[in-house]
Parts: sequence; structure tokens; C-alpha cells
Amino acid sequence: MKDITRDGNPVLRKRAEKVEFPLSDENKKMAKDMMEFLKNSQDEKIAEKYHLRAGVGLAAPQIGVSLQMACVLVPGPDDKIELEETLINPVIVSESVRMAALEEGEGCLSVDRNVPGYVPRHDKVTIRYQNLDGETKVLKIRDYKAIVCQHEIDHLNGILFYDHINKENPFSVDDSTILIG
Ligand code: SB7
Ligand code: NI
Repeated sequence: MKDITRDGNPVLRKRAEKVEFPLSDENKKMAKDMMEFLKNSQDEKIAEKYHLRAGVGLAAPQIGVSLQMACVLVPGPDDKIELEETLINPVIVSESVRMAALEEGEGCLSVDRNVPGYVPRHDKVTIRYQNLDGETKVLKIRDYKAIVCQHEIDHLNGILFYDHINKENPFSVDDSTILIG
């Protein structure tokens, strides 16, 4: 796995290119490596050994590749996995008016500093994407999973989480925004 690209690298601010199907061997391997990276980052022993920060998602621009591909791996209770998916060419096809933000704010593997503040996102989203086999899938998700997927799709559009934080008042959101934590 290549190093994670850091904020300041122009690849993180570009709109990533569409992925063509059938996937090239190179792109297949990249998808596999990205998911493996997430699994390793969530494995305490491996993460400690390789000094990895735990990640629930990873987008191709974060490994320096400007392609519309992102992996999400959201753990659930009791060692269960809530969401494990490789999202290729994902688009948000519908979104709730209601917004949600993580109480703790967000972080990013590509952003070294801690940027405090609420990151308002749609509480529910419907995402259309292609899987590794090129099949079109539709995913309806809410709350934490929806936040993670929006964070990753943002990466494919050159957006970083702190872009959404209110500059004057980082912890102010409108009344209808639910806080998740
Ligand atoms: C908090 C963290 C993430 C998503 C949403 C809320 C993912 C952090 C890892 N990444 O930088 C993935 O792009
Ligand atoms: Ni990120």
C-alpha cells in the first residue's frame, strides 16, 4: 500500500475520473488493497505494528489515484460489520432535507491536524454506484453510514470534511440538524 496523500497534494482537490468496466487488473488490485488497508487499520495488533490510524473509509485520491473509487468498512457491535462495500462511480441520487453531524466532528487520514467543528451532512442518502463486477447497485443508508459514505464521495469530488465546517461558529448548526454520537 502506497502512502496516504496529505492535504496540500493537488490530487485531493481534483474531481476524480470515472472508472471504466471491465475493471483493469490494476484497478481490481487497487480496490482489494484499499479494503485490506481498512481491515488492517481496524485490527489493533496490525495497526499498532504499522502505526496505522483506524479508518472506516478510504478513497482512491487518498492513495494518489484520481479515480472514482472508494471503500467503506463500518464496524458494528460484537465484531459484526455494518457496511463493507467498494463504491465505484458513486453518485448520491437522493438525500434527506434533514441534516446530521457527528458529535465528535470528523477526521481524515489525509488531514494531519485536528479540525474541530460539526460537519453537517444529509442524514439519509441513496447512493447509486457500481460494484467490482460492474453491476449497478443502489444503497439507502442513514446516520453514521450515510456520513461515512458522504465523506468518501466528497473525496472523489475534491472536497475535504473541513470545507463544510462553519468558519465563524464551528459548533453551530441549525435546529433541525441531529447530532450523532
Ligand atoms: C469520520 C471519519 C471518516 C468518515 C466520516 C467521519 C473517515 C476517515 C478516514 N478517511 O479519511 C477516509 O476518507
Ligand atoms: Ni477522508
